[in-house]
Amino acid sequence: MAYELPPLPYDYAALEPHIDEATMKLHHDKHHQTYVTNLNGAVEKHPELGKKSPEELVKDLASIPEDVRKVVQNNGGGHVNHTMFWQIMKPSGGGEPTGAIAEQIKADFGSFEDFKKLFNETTAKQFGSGWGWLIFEGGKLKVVTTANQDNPLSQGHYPILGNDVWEHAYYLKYQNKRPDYLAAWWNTVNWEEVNKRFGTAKK
Ligand code: MN3
Repeated sequence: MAYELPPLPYDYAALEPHIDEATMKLHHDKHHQTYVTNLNGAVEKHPELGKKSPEELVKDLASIPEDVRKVVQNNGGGHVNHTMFWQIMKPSGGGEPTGAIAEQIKADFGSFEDFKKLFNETTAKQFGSGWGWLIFEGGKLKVVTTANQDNPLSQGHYPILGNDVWEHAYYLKYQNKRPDYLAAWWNTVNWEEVNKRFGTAKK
């Protein structure tokens, strides 16, 4: 198999009460696994693709053979997105941002509260399944959304953080209340990891 499901870097229950154990189990073991399985299925038809990292695949979708391009977009994207997602959360996370990202948030949005408000409002409005993202474009932070499992890498932007607003990410605990999930999610953010990603985005 070219690609593998990375283990969750903490226990399934570690993000309680913000994200429940049952959601984490399903989300990691079933949903993320399915993206990996489907990506491997696509790569079996074009073994040369398997030499690339999942990020490389998503970065250059135009170079993917047409018969598997959509499968790679959806499932390669799903693999990359979720691998990031587990890493940018941690037990006892959240609180105020730290380091360089804290400074940049203040410079570009005025305050962390203003940034959170913009991110939550923008992402709450994403119709159907998708993601909310923080990217760095033209020397400024920017909040954007994508549909499905599309990753900003496909538009040339390295995502600094992203939140999953597919219903599978919150429905068991929050049902239809996506804004409640979005508000609670900030209590899980791993700002050290987000700072690392900000460093990469600036390069
Ligand atoms: Mn998901």
